Amino acid sequence: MSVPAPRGCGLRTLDLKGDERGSLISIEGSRDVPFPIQRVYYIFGTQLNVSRGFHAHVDLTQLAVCVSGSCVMALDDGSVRQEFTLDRPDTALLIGPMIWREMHQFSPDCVLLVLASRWYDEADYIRNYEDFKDKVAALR
Ligand code: T46
Repeated sequence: MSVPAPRGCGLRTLDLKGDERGSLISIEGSRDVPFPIQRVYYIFGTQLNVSRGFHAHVDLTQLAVCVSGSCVMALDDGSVRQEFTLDRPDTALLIGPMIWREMHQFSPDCVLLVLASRWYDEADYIRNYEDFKDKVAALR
């Protein structure tokens, strides 16, 4: 029996438009991504053995793609935890709201592109795991 993914999360395959010159992937807000894109950021140059994340967002949905290299993203909805290896530019990971995330095992050439449903807002972050668990329990 397969284990369910964390709530509102999962891998998506992006349409690869390749020809003899090489490859191209286009991502259109509200079409390939189930939200209007308000922000784009990318993480690169992560040092060896450094992990990032360790927080959740109250009201933010994101789509993450490793456009170069690889990393491992662990997602946790308070009940289910699953690790996703991102190592292909045509594979994107949808991350819903109220999901604890950790990123590990960045390759030296990793460029993690993230499309986000909202502007940056520090007040939207939950940076303590016990607080996150309490808030998830209060929503049930
Ligand atoms: C997430 C994971 C996947 C900004 O000023 N604007 C931004 O849009 C972002 C994302 C960050 N920042 C600042 C805040 C910090 O001073 O950049 C610095 C590094 O951010 P943070 O420590 O939050 O980075 P990560 O890699 O731990 O987490 C990031 C995102 O913040 C987060 O939303 O889901 O990537």
